[in-house]
Amino acid sequence: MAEADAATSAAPVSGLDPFSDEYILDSYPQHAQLRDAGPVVLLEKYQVYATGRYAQVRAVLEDAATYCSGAGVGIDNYHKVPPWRPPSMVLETDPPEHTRNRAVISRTLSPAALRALRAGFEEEAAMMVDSLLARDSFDAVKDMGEAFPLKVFANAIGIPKEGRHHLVAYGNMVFNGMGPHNKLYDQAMANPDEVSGWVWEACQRRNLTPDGLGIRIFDAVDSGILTDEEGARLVRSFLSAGTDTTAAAIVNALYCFATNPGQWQALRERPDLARAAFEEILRFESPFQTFFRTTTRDAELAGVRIPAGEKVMLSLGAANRDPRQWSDPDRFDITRTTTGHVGFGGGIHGCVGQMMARLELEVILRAMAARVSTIEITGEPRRMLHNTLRGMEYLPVRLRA
Ligand code: Z7Z
Repeated sequence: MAEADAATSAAPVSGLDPFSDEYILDSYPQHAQLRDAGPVVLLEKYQVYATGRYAQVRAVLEDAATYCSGAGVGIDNYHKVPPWRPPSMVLETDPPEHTRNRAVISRTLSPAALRALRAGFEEEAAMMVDSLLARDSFDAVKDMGEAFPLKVFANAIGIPKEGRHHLVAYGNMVFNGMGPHNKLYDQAMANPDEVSGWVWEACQRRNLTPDGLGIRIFDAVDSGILTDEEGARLVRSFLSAGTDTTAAAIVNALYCFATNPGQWQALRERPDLARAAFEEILRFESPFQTFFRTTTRDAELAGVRIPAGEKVMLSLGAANRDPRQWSDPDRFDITRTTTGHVGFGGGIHGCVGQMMARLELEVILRAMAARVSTIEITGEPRRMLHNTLRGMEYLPVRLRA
């Protein structure tokens, strides 16, 4: 008996399609089906492995030697399908290249650098909330989610002001581009040259402000660690990763509080909960839902065999609501302990910009907590159809002082 228990077995086959409209529009019951189908399943439609259970998601994130990123973190295996852009030097690499490149980015996002940004971010957040309070209603997607990072984050990196809307389109390419080649992929890739061209130009040393974080990447070029082209490609990582994700987080924050008014009152009473609230938003409505690793060797996960060279999908959104890990996971509670949530991923690839994201969300939540008594949805919201990001396409909101 003991032997049979220890033996590995083939993954159960699942008919779920995490990239279908049905799954995206009603994710939580579908996430439950994914988790309940087994610790690891084979998605029949795509012939990739998948897990939505917390323990297995974390195990994969923490074993980068077995589950690598160098073959891409989308469903396409870059060893078989050419990548749609020159691969990222951090997201889509493995040690030792990953280690070197991440250290360069990490240095630019030092605690001191972020502290220096705080006062300016606070001022922008206060101005934004005051102007939104003066309006009868507004679209939280455009007027808050996109507006804030396009101004504040893009200024912090130090890219040109003209044409920044391309960043939203570019993020759409990056994050829909991790999914299968479905209609969402095709829509996102509709205008690749103009968008990628603008972004690539913005990453060049000559176009970066002297006081921004972007130009600091080129310190590593000056000291001979990176070539000029590599410097620009690392700046591109800021722009790829820092706009649409934060925009979705801001929108999801508004949505969580608008639909849980008691939690909004709790934050108003205790604005020092702003940071904890953001962690709960990431757990409860994870902006980034799904990515992949690729097995470097025959692997075994929770007793299930995964051969070498296979894609394994991690559902961060499902793991963050796995009842095997969280008590009452479908309750939004800003006072709960969220330690260990995988909204920022984990392991060696865990989000290098997470302190920037926390700063942006904290200042927004504090600016709102100081000024806004109620957050009300004034019309029919539309969920964003997207291969990997969870957010809204349209969220009409009214704030009252
Ligand atoms: O380096 C990059 O281009 C890059 C792009 C996307 C790095 C990270 C991400 C990313 C951000 C991936 C959030 C998943 C979630």
